[in-house]
Amino acid sequence: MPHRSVTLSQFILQEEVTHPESSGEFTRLLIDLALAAKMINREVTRAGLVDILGYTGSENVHGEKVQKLDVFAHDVIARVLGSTGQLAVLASEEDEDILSVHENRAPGRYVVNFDPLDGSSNINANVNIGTIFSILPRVSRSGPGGIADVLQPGVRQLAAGYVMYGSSTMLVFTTGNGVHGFTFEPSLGEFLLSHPDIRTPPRGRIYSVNESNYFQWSEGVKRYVDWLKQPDGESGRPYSARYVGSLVADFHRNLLYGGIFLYPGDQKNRAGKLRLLYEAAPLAFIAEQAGGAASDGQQRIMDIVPRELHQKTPLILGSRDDVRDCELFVQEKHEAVTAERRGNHAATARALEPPARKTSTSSPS
Ligand code: AFP
Repeated sequence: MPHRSVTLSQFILQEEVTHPESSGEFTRLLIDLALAAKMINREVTRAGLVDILGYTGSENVHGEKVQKLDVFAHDVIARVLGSTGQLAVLASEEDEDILSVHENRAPGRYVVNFDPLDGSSNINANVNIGTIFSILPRVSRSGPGGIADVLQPGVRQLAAGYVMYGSSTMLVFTTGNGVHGFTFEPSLGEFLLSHPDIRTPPRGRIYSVNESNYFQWSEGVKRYVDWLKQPDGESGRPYSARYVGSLVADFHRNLLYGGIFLYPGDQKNRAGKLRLLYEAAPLAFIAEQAGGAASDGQQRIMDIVPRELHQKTPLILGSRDDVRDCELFVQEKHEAVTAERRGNHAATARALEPPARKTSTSSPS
């Protein structure tokens, strides 16, 4: 197929040609990101051979155990992007604070929020893990970038993407002009275009959620997941359950096949587990660009204005119609919920009817 010979750099440069006003800085930033991805990929694929597996012995800002590979990936991205002059500021899921760019450089025009290695509890078992990134324009006018540059809603993203390290390593990204996937060809050291213009089915047959949290969920989420499991040939239920526990892997599979990923809030963590800036917003941008959707149950993820660097959000992500169904359940507006309510009202009314009327209505003729 002809597109298999298009490298990521060629593709990005071709896109730049369609923007004559472009200074080339954005293009260089994407190419730098791909370089960082290759460096992380090299380490991930050698993970069993070099002393990079296992924990560092410390915890990150979220109280999670930090893996050596997490630290490596964070350092690579911060180093590669921080020294190239395209960025005003960076923010990493692994760091409590924003990261300044190289002091000897004038700050650039862009901001990158990233999750260096998502799904890291899967690292030691060789299960897919990923890097997620989000690129924004800086909003501050001069000097080093600050927190306001980082705390922007998803709608302001210029690009977003992820790298999935696994049986084959892929880089998938959008600049708001469709979603394109590139597979790493190790013998060339290049990402080659393998999945141009990815479109996700409007409805899938897969649901991905950590169901061990069932008893902590709201009634709406419980009902939705119960509903997905009820057989109904017409709507394609029951759905199949698929859950890796690596967001990038779960998202990527559902993007290609169609389906829904859920990480709702629960009684313990009202906003769930996933972070708005590093996970939800970039994947929401990709989902929407592929024809899918992303919501927190009440509103579009892309519209949420972040208040804090490590803010979490409930996440409902994937095929458009599936996300809509889930939202309706959460808001108690789905027809299955209203029908059940009508049925309950009718049953209650019948039970409350005076005995005399009951007899007369139930007599056959
Ligand atoms: P780790 O990076 O700690 O493995 O967390 C992965 C993650 O942030 C995301 O990739 C998964 O979808 C989600 O957490 C899994 O969380 P549960 O283990 O609670 O299901």
